Amino acid sequence: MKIVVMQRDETELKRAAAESAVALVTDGMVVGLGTGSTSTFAVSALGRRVKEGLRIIGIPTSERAAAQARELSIPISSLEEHPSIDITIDGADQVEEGSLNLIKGYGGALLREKIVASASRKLVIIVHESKLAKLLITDAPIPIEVVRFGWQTTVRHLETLGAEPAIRKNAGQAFETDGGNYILDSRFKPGTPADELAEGLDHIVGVVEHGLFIGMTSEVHVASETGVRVLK
Ligand code: A5P
Repeated sequence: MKIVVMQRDETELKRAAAESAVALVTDGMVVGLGTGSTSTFAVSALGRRVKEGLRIIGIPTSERAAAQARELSIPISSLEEHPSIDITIDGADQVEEGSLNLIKGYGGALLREKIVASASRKLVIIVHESKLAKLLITDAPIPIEVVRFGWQTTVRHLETLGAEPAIRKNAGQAFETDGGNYILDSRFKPGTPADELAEGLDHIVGVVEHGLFIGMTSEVHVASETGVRVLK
């Protein structure tokens, strides 16, 4: 019973963070639509505002986000049509206090999320306070998206960087991303400098993208029992 009450509270806090970020969206903006349980609240809030007359164009970061936008009649488009995004609102799995560097990808959408973030003038992250961490690289895994061809070889290359990679599974099968790739959830030595690690991962053959978002965040809306605070 106690657990049910806590879950409802956390849900409400995610909604509060989402509402706070959606207040930044104004008429005529191109808006990146994030993926995950917190971003779902942002897309819902945008849907409500679109119904009230707000004119925006959404650029989804996943098939899930696109489906939700369509259900809510939020007009969606592509980066081909709209290469420059005014604001993207997305969740995160971990936020390093101070640098605002992120770990993303526990929901499997990290590649499109990073492409959309890189096309955005402003990346606004929405999280429950439990996602804040003093250091980015702890014992939590970093999702690494890899091409399926020769992924076992990519595992060996990652091991030379000190990784302990585990292929992500879903119902016993290797999980496939929207792009048809695999994800290796990889643990590294806690305290490893995140920027150096990101650079190392960028150079590994077979790695499509990784869940370290370095220097991309504009602001983070953090929801806690005491309200939503904005980290910049
Ligand atoms: C999706 O791939 C992720 O990057 C999500 O944005 C992240 O996992 C946050 O999800 P929640 O809001 O569900 O915690």
